[in-house]
Amino acid sequence: MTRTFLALELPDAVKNTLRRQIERLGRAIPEIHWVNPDSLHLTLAFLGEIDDAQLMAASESAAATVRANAPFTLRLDGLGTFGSAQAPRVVWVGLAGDKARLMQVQATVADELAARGFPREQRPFAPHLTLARIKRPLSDAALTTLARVQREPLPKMTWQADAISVMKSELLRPSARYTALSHWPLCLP
Ligand code: 2AM
Repeated sequence: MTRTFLALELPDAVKNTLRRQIERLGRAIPEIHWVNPDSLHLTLAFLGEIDDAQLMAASESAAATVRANAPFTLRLDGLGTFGSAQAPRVVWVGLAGDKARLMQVQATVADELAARGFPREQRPFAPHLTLARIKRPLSDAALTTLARVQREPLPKMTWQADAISVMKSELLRPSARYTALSHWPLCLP
């Protein structure tokens, strides 16, 4: 069985920009455990533990999606959180740019997976790059700093999303390891 998800991987320039932000955020709020910048990615669909036949079907879903979708532009947007202001669960960076194309690619992925028997995600797609997962309540000082840094703009960074990756997730300590099993380049129009 393989813990699997489909994602858009990020160019090194984007990871390096976010690495500097994570270093800055880590100095500002050390009690949060920030992710390893090398593992940053944009998840399109999370499949959980699947067998080899399902892994093949997941790859076919990626292949069918890229045949119907061209590369598109993404930009970093601001910082945000999931959860309440008092109890944030995730700190993320939002995406801007060709958002409609991103939503279309994710919708195609979802349809292709459903056509191959994968259950549909019930929650609406909220595209984000996870910078931190917060497991324990934060101090008031950390909450105040988090609210402040969320209002600060991130450096401008634009890139071309040009492939879907089938990703393996291994739940290791201290953090999960993500490995691309296959890449599916989005088709040029
Ligand atoms: P997250 O970044 O918001 O945690 C690998 O775990 C990727 O799949 C992560 O990007 C994670 O999103 C995403 N994902 C979506 N649903 C998930 C779930 N139920 N369990 C674990 N990861 C999930």
